[in-house]
Amino acid sequence: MKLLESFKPENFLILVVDDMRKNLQLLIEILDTYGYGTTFAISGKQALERVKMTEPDLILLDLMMPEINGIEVCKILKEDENTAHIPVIFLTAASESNYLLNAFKAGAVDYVTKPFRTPELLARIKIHLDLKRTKDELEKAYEEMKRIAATDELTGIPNRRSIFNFGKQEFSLSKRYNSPFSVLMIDVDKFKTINDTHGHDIGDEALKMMVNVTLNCLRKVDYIGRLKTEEEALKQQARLAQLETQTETLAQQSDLEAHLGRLGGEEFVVVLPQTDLKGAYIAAQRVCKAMPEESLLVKKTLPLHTIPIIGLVLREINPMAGILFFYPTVKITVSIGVATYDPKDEKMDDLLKRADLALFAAKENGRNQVAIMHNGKLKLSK
Ligand code: GH3
Ligand code: MG
Ligand code: MG
Repeated sequence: MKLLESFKPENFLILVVDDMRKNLQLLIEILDTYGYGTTFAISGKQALERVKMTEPDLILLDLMMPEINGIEVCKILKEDENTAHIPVIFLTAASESNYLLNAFKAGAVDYVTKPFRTPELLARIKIHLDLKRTKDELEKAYEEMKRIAATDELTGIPNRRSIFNFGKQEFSLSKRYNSPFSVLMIDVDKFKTINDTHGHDIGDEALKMMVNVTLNCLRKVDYIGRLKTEEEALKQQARLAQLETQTETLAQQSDLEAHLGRLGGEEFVVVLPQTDLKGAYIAAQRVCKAMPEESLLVKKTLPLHTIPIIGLVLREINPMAGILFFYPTVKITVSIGVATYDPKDEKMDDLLKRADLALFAAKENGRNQVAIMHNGKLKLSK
């Protein structure tokens, strides 16, 4: 794990808030000398403005100020998600110690009593900046770990576990609201041949191309696939409006976007929220048709005597080396199995099994096509 950089005061900006100019001057001088970046405010109102403008890393906040006092300022900052994370250290007079509990309740992390001793003030500031920095780094590392755990390394799309989780979530929403939802199971045709002909690296590139083409198609079909006509869109809106009596609407719970995930190898699954069989079929056909239209250009050096090689595209000539540079184009096709949610389904797996059966049938029927498995019946598109 990456270690934290050493603590450098110049990387931090501290906002000092005090209605007494003398106090402000003294504090700013100390902080400047120690190397911190500083900014200041002479009232609660100005403090709130400064925080928005300068986004400080820590605030030294005078407790007693006219108009908006320190505790009120602190409360306002803690209620705003943009400023809640900024550590606030209160500056209090010894006689104000009975307010301290309120200061902590308002969200303060610490306090320093006036007149303060400089080393103590600096020590407290450093501790809280360091704590905050460590917390931020941990949060970032945690988010990154979560992202890595959910992502397929080669293609950058959700991995098996992640897409299954998404599917399960959609399944339970469909069960609860009896709303449509579909899945596509996609498998690259004769992918082994691509690896055998061009090598594993080119195979990897072909998989990335497959993902790009599919994502492009899904973006285009998203609207068509889900809400085919304006009339249907309006009906759908009315239905969602009805559901608003529930704590959350379906639209809020489901992000409505098509999600492509990699099951492993050259097998992929698409989860299509709010999409019925017809919509899913349109999406699948679009993906299937678009796939062979895209090609992967691969740079290869070949000896002169091997030309002409059918299917290779000449791009460059290097007469010095007596070798021609070719870019053979790699094209792929896919077979797709389609299944849609059936209220009789008990779990997500029931849906996936139907999509898998349909995919198998598409392969058996000659590949490069879409098949549907619905109500115990198989429909082939070719
Ligand atoms: P079918 O049309 O019946 O699906 O034939 P296929 O050759 O695509 O199917 P098969 O399951 O026999 O072969 C899949 C191949 O995919 C075998 C495996 O080496 C390759 N493969 C799996 N994962 C990867 C990968 O991440 N990168 C590359 N380059 N190849 C992979
Ligand atoms: Mg395959
Ligand atoms: Mg396979």
